[in-house]
Amino acid sequence: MKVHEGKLDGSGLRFGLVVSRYNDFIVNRLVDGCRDALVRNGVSDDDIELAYVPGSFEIALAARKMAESGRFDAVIALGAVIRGATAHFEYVAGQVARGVATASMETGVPVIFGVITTETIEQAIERAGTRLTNRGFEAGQAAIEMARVLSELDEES
Ligand code: INI
Repeated sequence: MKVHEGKLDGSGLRFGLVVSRYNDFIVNRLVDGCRDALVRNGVSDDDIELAYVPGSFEIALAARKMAESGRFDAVIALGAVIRGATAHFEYVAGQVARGVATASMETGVPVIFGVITTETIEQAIERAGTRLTNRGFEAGQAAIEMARVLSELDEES
């Protein structure tokens, strides 16, 4: 059986981060976790670009633009949508999830969903914690794995 697996080797890979400013006290921790995952796994800090957007609702458009640019092996969306803080949680959470998936499928570039959607601020804090419980860290690892497995599959075709 032939198995394709993306190794966690980020050397030479380039990543675009789209970061929502909304709930920045949480999102900044996701950015730190994500950068940590990328750099620990061999990505050069010079190969990481970051674009800020006002809120998670705006993430998808910027993620798509980054993915279309051809400059990145993967794009990572980082944001926090907290139900307790918004009456339109479903609209914002739904738009960003759908938009990120569409951007990825339509460009062929992995766009990783590092947006946390929680009921409470406490849950959001938990998911933006130290390395193992930081969803930004997880998103960084997922981005490297996806970039690598897609280039393996490309080589086959
Ligand atoms: N944006 C978020 O990223 N998280 C939220 O919890 C949130 N709340 O609570 O409303 C939020 N709203 C802003 C939204 O993403 C847009 O920036 C805004 O509606 C302008 O289009």
